[in-house]
Amino acid sequence: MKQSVVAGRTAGLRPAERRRLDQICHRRHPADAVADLLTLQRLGSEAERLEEPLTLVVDGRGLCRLLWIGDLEASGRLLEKLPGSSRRQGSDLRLFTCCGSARQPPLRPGAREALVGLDLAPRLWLRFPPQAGMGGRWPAALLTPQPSGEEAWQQEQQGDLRDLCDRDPNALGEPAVAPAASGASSGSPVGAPARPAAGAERVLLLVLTSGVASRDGRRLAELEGLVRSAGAEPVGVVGQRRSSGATPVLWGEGKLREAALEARRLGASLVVTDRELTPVQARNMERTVDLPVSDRSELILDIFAQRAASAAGRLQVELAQLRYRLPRLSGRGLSLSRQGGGIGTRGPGETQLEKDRRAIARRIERLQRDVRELGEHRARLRQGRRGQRRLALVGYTNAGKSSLLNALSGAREGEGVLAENRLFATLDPTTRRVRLSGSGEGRGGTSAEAAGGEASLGLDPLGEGWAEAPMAPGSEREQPLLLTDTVGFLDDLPPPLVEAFRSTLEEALEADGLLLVVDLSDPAWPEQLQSVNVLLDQLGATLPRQVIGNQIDRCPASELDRAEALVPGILFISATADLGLQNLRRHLRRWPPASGADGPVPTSKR
Ligand SMILES: Nc1nc2c(ncn2[C@@H]2O[C@H](COP(=O)(O)OP(=O)(O)OP(=O)(O)O)[C@@H](O)[C@H]2O)c(=O)[nH]1
Ligand SMILES: [Mg+2]
Repeated sequence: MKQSVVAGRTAGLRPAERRRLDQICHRRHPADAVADLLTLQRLGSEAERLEEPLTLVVDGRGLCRLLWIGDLEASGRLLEKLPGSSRRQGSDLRLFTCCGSARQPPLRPGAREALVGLDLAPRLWLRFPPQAGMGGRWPAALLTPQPSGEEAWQQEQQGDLRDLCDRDPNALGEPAVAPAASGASSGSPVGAPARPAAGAERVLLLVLTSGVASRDGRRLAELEGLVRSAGAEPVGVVGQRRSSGATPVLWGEGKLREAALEARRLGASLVVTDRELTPVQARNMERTVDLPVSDRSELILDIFAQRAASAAGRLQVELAQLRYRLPRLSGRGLSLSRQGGGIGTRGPGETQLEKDRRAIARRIERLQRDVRELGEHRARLRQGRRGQRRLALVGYTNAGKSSLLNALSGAREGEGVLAENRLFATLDPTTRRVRLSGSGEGRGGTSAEAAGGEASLGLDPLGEGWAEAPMAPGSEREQPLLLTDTVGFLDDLPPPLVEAFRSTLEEALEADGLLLVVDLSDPAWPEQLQSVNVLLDQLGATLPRQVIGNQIDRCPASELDRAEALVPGILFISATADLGLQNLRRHLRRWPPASGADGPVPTSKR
């Protein structure tokens, strides 16, 4: 196997030059000294002749793995250029850089060069000019990576090249930076696990804080949840207090440099921001942190792309992604053509994205037409179901809508719709028939209810008692109910996504009433309910809304009091612990009241 490669600006190298560089690569460096002086002197001569900086990457056995010609700033991630398969692990690398010109101060790496060096997670970095100075003294600096602080590299020693070459590298201490694929550092505010899921992309979160701890904590937890739902691992957070001004400044240059450093230290390969970025902002940030940067919207779109199972779902996700990416195409070619997958690369595929804008615009037009047709098709289906009572489950993602559909439709293990502890588990609407009468409805009328579970919870929020209203035989209320489960909501959903999923949402909104499911065990439920109401208003939903407080099996009793005070008429249930379901069925036999019926429709306070 070829051990080393000469890479970088190799175009125009003469055969003799190439031969000399190969010879430099073939020389072995001692294990008990920093470097072989003679090799570095030759490296200096070649750097001077070529008028280019030269960098050697040497492994723990003293073998040269890479000779890079040219500025490291232009090298991209050197790690990917190393030959051999075990390039990420235990290679215990050393870096030797000879600056191409004696005039430039070579001893301290520039900010960007420092990051490239850090990406390799080497044990040390020896830097020197191409020639000895006056009196034969050859200045050089020996640097080691810094585990914390603003600087990426700390100068261990500055002195004569010969002295520094002779130093024992083992006496410099352990490598301070974890190689890119190893465990997270301790003390990360995200509480990153020591062993992230194998192969999971490691993500650094970049957030703006408001100073209100509860709000910031909620937002951060939600962003972490999104990252996990996308199959990645949040490994650290860099926060900046949001500036108060008419036009709040996003992360400043210094903060971005800190993020770049932190990402290297934690082995993160992607930065995700909690704010929407304009194309220019994203481009500038990528330039400074020298890593792909995605915003929250891109993250959500990525989750949708992973979840979309039906043709209709995929269609809508592709439309949303292309709409989102079209204005961001210019200048982001690099990150969009990232190989190897990860957040921001799934969905329609990169070849599609790399086509010219016109082709993408044409594709968007086509998709829009398909989505329109899908809407019309769904409308025809709805026509066919006219005369049947329909209710839709809406609510914040992960509130328990799918669990409730499964419980009410009596779905047995493995038969129901997917309900899991992930954001946006459901994308495609599912409609199920639900019988509200006491018998023949699968697992309805559970032991908890038979034992008076509801009474013991003191549930009588409407103050109406639970006596059934007499119904005329064959009346509409005896008909089975169609219940639709649909995609969940989230604060600040990306507009292209809402637009693309309009037909899905419209399907929900053409019901007779909306059941707003909230997760009472999440202290942020009032804000989540508010977001859902706002989004429904934006979508023009004027249907009656009934709030259902779910997950009462795991929330404190005081939360029920708070909920009753905030949302008069709320119904309490636990979809998975079979609490309150019989009450809910009874209630739904009379809700929503037929138009013109008396009595207010309970809705939430806005
Ligand atoms: N303890 C408890 N867990 C529940 C209850 N209802 C739902 N869950 C859990 O909450 C998680 C989310 O439930 P889903 O039914 O998938 O929520 P959803 O609203 O459909 O979520 P999306 O489809 O992602 O929008 C799952 O892990 C459920 O098991 C409940 O009453 N009690
Ligand atoms: Mg669901």
